Amino acid sequence: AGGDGGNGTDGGGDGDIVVGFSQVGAESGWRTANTIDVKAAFEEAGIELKFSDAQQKQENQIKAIRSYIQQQVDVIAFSPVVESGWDTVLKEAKDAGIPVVLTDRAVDSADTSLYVSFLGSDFIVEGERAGEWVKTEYADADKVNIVELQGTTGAAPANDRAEGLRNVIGDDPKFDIIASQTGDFTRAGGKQVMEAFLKSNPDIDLVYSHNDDMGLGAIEAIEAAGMVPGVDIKIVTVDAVKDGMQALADGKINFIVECSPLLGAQLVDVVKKVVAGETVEKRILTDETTFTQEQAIEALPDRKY
Ligand code: GYE
Repeated sequence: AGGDGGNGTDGGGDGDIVVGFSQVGAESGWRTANTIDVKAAFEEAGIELKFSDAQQKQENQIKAIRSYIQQQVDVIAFSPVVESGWDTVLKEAKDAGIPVVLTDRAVDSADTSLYVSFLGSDFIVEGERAGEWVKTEYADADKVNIVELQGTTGAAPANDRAEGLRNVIGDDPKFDIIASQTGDFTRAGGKQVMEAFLKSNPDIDLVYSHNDDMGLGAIEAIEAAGMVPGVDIKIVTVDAVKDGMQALADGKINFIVECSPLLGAQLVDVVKKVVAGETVEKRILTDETTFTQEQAIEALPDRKY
């Protein structure tokens, strides 16, 4: 231990910290950017990171966490694929004296002492931001038929983004969510669900997609059906990864609510504090914005992910 004067490669005081990280999977552009950022941040900090990819399966995450407990890592960080079902394994970590940091997604455990901090976005606010745009965009419309591409069933961002939109437009009967189904946050999922939506609903005005990737899949389905995405059917998504921003700049998506995957530096910070025995904030929020088509054209050249 010691300060991090850090003039050598492994002479700093952080060289002996080991962190186990259980990632959700590689389902989206957001997730890939998040993985790259987390790995880079730990590398730069000189902290050893054990990394595992759960391929969107809770059982794999539970296995990974148990293995990190067995290896007696200093801190466990993970992005829970779904919200519920974590109490047992989190209790095991707690009993082993290993602090857990929730990264990106939340758990619904009533006992909040099972984790030291939750670092990530406010997904309800993201859904509300999408809702505000919808409200303004359709201020003069009489009737708006919305289809919703939901994220992974039971995942915090799916639950909360659904709720956020409804918080804003739910009371107004002119907005009708005529279909809602999961596309599992993937491009292929979004395409498949959108194809089915198009077959059974002749009159779709707007797609609300819980992430860019499913929105990009929906674009393919809309084009294949001979319609123009962004014009015949409008699209609002969440994330603002490069491919999404490009589609926004091209006029195929109409609005994107940003959700930053760049959580690595903040996670390193929390880990250092926890290991040093300092108190950390129970909830750490990320800073985020929204993008119109014009703003996407401006932001794209500097977009890192
Ligand atoms: O929006 C989506 C990803 O948990 C915030 O997961 C994350 C979400 C993100 O697959 O693209």
